[in-house]
Amino acid sequence: MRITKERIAEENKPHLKSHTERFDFLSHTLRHAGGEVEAIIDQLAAFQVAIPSWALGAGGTRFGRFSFYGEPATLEQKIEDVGILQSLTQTAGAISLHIPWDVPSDYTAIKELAASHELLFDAVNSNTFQDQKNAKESYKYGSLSANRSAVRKQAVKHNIEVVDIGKKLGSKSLTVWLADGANFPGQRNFQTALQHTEDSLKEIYAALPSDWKLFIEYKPYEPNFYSTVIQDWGTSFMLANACGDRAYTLVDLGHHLPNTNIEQIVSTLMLKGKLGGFHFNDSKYGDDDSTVGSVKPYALFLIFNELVYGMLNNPQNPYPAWMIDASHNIKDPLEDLIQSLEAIQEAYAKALLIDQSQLKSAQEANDVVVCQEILQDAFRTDVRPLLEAARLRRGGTIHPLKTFRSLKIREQLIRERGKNTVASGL
Ligand code: PSV
Ligand code: MN
Repeated sequence: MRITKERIAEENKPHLKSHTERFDFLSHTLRHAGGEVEAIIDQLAAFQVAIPSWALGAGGTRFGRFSFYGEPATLEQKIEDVGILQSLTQTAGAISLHIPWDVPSDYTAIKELAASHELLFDAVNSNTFQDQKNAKESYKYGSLSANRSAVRKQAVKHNIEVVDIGKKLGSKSLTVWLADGANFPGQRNFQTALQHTEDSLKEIYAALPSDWKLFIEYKPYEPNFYSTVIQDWGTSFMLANACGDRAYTLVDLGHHLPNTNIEQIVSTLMLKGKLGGFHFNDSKYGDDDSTVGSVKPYALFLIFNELVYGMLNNPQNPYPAWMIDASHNIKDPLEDLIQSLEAIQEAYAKALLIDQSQLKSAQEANDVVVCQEILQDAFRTDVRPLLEAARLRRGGTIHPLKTFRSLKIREQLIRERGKNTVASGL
C-alpha cells in the first residue's frame, strides 16, 4: 500500500491551526533567545534515519513471540513498510538489509520499488551468528574468530558476498556485528580469537570497493555470556585502525553495560575521526531493543549534544550513518518505529538549541551551574512544533502516529497480507 501526498494533506488539515499556533509561539520564544529557527528546521528536514529490515516484524524472546498480524513476509513488503514510514514521517529515507534474510531475486525491480518509495539502501549487514541452510561449516564456536581456518574462510567469504549484493543495490557500507566469544572461562584463548578476528576483518576490508566503509559494532555480552571478542568501543576502534582509513566504529546504544557514559565514547570517537555510524534504541538493562527515548531520553539528548558538537567541530569524522536497531515484542513495529523516529528527532532538535559558544564560555569559566542550565534549558523546551514544521515542509504528516491510526494502516496491511505472515529477522 502507498499513502499519497494528497491523502496526507487531507489528514493534516484538522491539525494545521493548532500546529501554527504552537509553532508561532515556539519560534517567537526561540528567536527572542537568539535561536535560528529556520536553520534548525532545515537540519531536521534533512536528517534521515535508516530502518533495518529486521525491525518490521514481531520480534520475540526465547520464551515466545506474539504476532500483531500483517507482517511483511517478503523483501518487497518490507520496503513497502519503510515506504509507509517515510510518507508519514519524512525522516526514514533508507532501508538497511540483512543478508541472507533479504537477498533480492530481481535487483532492478527491487531498486525501482525502493526508488518509487523515495528510499535508498543503507549499510548491508552480514550474518555469521546463525548457521545457514546447507552451509558446510558451523558458527557454533565462532566465525571470523573461529579456531578452524575453514570456518573463518567461510565467514569472510559470506561478508564479501554481502558486499557484492550491496554493490548491486547502491549501498556504500558493510556493518559487521560479531557474536563470537566464549560462554565459559578457559573455553577460548583471548589473544588467538582477537588475532583471528583482526586478520579476517582485514581480508574483508581489502575486498571493499574504494568508496565503501566498514562499520564494526561492539557489544559486551549475548549470545556469549562469559566473553565477547569485540566487547567494547576500544576493541572496535583498535580493529578499525588495524583495517584502515575507511573502517570505523559503530555505536549501538544497547551495547553498553548500565551507566556507561555513551556520550563520552561518541565524543572520543569523533575527535579521532572514527565514529562511522549509530544504531538507536533504548534500554534499561542491556541490549533491550526498546523504543528510542522510552527509558533514558536525557541520555539520548546528551549523546546528541556530542554529535552536534562533533559534526560542527570534527571535519576529520565523516557524517555518521544513522539507523534504528530495535526489536518489537508487544507493540506494532510501525507504531514503535514512528515513536523512535520522533524521539531521535526530538533529541536532535533539542541539541541544536544549545548555544555551543555560550556553553564553551561557561565551561571555560568553570561555571558548572550555568553549564547545567544551558543543557537543561534546551532539554526542557518542547520542540515538537519544529519537528512538525520539518515534516510539513517535506510533505509529511503533522502527527504520524495519529495518521497511522486514522488511516487504519495496520488493518489494511492485514487485509492485504493476511494474519499469519511472518517476517524473517530477529
Ligand atoms: C544484535 O545485538 C544486533 O542488534 C546487532 O546490533 C546488529 O546490528 C543487529 O543485531 C543485526 O544483526
Ligand atoms: Mn546494532
